[in-house]
Amino acid sequence: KTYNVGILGATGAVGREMLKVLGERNFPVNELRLLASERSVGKKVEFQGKEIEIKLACHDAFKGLDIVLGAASNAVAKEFKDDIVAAGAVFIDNSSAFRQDADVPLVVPEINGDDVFKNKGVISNPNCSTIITLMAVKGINRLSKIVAMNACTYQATSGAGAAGPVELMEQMEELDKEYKETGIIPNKGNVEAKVFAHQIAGNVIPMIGSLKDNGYTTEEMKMQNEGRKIMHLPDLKVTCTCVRVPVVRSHSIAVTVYTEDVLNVEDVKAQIAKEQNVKLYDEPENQVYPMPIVTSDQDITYVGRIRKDLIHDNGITLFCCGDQVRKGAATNAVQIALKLVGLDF
Ligand code: 2RA
Repeated sequence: KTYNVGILGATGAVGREMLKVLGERNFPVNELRLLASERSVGKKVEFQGKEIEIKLACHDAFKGLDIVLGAASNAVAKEFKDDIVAAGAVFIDNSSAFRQDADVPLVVPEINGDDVFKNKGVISNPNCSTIITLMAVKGINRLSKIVAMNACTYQATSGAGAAGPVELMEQMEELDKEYKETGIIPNKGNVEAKVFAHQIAGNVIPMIGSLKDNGYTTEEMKMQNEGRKIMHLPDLKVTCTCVRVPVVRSHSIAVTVYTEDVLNVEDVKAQIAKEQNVKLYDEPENQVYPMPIVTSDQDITYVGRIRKDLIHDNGITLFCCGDQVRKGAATNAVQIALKLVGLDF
């Protein structure tokens, strides 16, 4: 059986990666329809040896589609959701627009894949840093129920879209040219911070998303709210700090996981080594541990630095890393589609 597949937002970083992953995974595509805004209409993209012309995303652009992969903003996802569902397609949406809707499954296929079959036309793709973290800790949850997590993320600039790494590179050149000594570009410097609130080259910015009343950001609250839904742990407690770091691709997360039972490191390592699409990468004595330069452009999540938490006996601390454009967004969405049509992911 083959399927008519649409990509909404086909020209952005995630949309382009979805196209790449559909090809890599040999998803059974009959027709591929690439939809984007006016400025991209008419451009041609190559897919499986054929040239495909980008069409305008509009209300009747979805007729005849079976699956629509959403790689656009919340606003665009909301604008077209009803048209997509009315056309009889399943909308696998990477935006955060519907993630907390009760009738919308929020899915990481390796964790709660069967939830895809509860969809009523929309399935949401979780946030990138949440996906990578939960992939790393899902094995621990199998050994003993996770009751709490404390996470710090180190998020790549590409998480802010294609313009993120461009701003990073421009600033690194500027630093190298003019500000080697201090590593600080003065406010009136030639490269104004546009994508990020401050200089990101040679800096870290502890603010991703918008601030909520409780002092956390929208990005930080996703780790708790999405974690609860995906792991089916409604009482899960999460404290999270999300930080933007001068990295092009791959999010890294330092996380301490508190479980019902006391676990030992060896059992945790053995379980993580068995987990699907996870790589135990943990020989610090040989400088072997997860890093963005190791994980980028791959779909697996690397886990290392596994050790007992020194505060609570029920705690395990680890460091994980994964490519957030792929597993954190595009690949996870294609895996949801594969699960939906009964194919291995
Ligand atoms: C970020 N997770 O990294 C957010 C959205 N992709 O900016």
